[in-house]
Amino acid sequence: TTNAISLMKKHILVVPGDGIGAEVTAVGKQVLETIAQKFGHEFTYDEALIGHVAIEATGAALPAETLEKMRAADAVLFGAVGHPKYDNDPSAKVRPEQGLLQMRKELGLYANLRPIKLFDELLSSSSIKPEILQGADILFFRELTGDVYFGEKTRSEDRSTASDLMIYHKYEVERIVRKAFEAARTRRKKLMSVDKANVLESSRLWREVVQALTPEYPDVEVEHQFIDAAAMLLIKDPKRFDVVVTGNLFGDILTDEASQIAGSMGMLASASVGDSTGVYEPIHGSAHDITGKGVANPLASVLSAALLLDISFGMKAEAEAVIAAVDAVLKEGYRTRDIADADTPADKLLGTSAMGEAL
Ligand code: GGG
Repeated sequence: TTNAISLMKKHILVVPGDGIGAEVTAVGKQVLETIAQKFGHEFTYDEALIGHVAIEATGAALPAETLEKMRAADAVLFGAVGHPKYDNDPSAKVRPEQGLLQMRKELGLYANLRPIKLFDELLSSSSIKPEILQGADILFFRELTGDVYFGEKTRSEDRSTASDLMIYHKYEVERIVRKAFEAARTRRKKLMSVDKANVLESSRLWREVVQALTPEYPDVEVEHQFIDAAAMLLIKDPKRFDVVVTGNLFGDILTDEASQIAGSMGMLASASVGDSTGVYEPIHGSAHDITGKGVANPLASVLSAALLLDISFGMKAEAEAVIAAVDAVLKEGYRTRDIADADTPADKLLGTSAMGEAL
């Protein structure tokens, strides 16, 4: 039968991490399993530690066992890392975020895709005017293994001076810019490269690389913007954006800003891809203020699961089914509290696992 021919066996590693990571990946996994059953696939699962929970259990933010399991998996469904106890402790030797950065470096995950998908049902709950938002559809490519995140860090002996080296190599810029050009070709054929080339040498290299590659993609219209102008345009005219490619730091900041176009950080999914197993995770962090309360929005994890199906497994119909389910629950008026408004009736206001059941 068609089902027997298309059946796929895949192994998925779930890495919940810290805070609300466990709550939201539980729903992401539930959605993956529902898809496996509906489409006749066989998914197997394992779990591993990262971040604060890993430090507590093993002393390392990314234990060797976790990395080994990641390499062996067909895809990773990731939650979040972070813990407030490190925020005001500059002397901490190991931090949860190191697990995330080390994972990206070890797996060669240099391209972070962050689609800004605005579901029509959330138009009115945004603080941006609907006429400015409607039709916005952006795909960010955030570089993930370079920049100040990985450049040398120093602190003077008397601890009064600190530096983080902003560094890019040509090959690092080239490989992500190529991915962004290829993606632009499949969309509205517009690419915006974001840098700070009026001030930063690493940005001048970035811009040179984009300019050198541009003639290879004559069908793509290229625009260069400084990060400050791009941040302003994103709110003023989000429809102007199609594919955006930028460095690690600028991409981190710009996509948090862009989450307000989608209505909430709780709606934004991401895919980290490169040389090895793809990692799929919400763009949000561990959110300890709401951890354990059962109110976190699981839709970013669910939409990350859709990206996993599409990108790592090539399951387009399955990914579309997940997005259609999200669309359907929103159309029926169901909301978690981050995307609710004054008009949301009490019986439509759902917690994390209830939203999973609704899906
Ligand atoms: N799920 C994303 C996450 O856990 N973010 C927390 C964090 O530390 N992010 C740093 C980064 O994305 O570079």
